[in-house]
Amino acid sequence: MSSSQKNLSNYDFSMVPNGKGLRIALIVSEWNSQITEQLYNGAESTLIKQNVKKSDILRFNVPGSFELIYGAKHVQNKNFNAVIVIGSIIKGETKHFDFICQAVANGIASLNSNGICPVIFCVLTDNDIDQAEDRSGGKYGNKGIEAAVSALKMAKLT
Ligand code: DLZ
Repeated sequence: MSSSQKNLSNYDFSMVPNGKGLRIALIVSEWNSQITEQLYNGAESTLIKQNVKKSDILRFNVPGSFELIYGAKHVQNKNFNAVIVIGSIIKGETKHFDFICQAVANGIASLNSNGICPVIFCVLTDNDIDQAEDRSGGKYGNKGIEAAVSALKMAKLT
């Protein structure tokens, strides 16, 4: 699962699907907002670069990553081609981290199995803020960019 310390956000964008005519929802957690805003910016700018109209990118804020599940479920049948959930969970001193990470991953997996449009998982699960910064516009790229590319690929799945 390791990114081998590489920046995975460098794409040949001529190989990434065109987003013209697509409608994409982004659900954004307010916890660790300095990280989730960077992820959102990476995702939004990538969708626009690939010709998704700004007015067809709809943003919905939720309080924390745990609420991303309900947020995605809430919009999944509202005529979107893909949904991206954006969160940043940072390990604390208790087991809370493990429960939230597991619950969010399972909840989003379930929506992908049972729902009517793909839900892309852009949730960082880091040991500390430095790791989160490295992956939200830092030395390992921006997972928001990678999530947007995944959304375009899944929306155009044939
Ligand atoms: C409570 C909590 C804690 C301790 N840490 C985080 C975190 O690092 N990242 C995150 O997205 N959310 C956190 N939360 C909030 C929970 O996700 C959730 O919003 C609350 O438990 C209310 O359901």
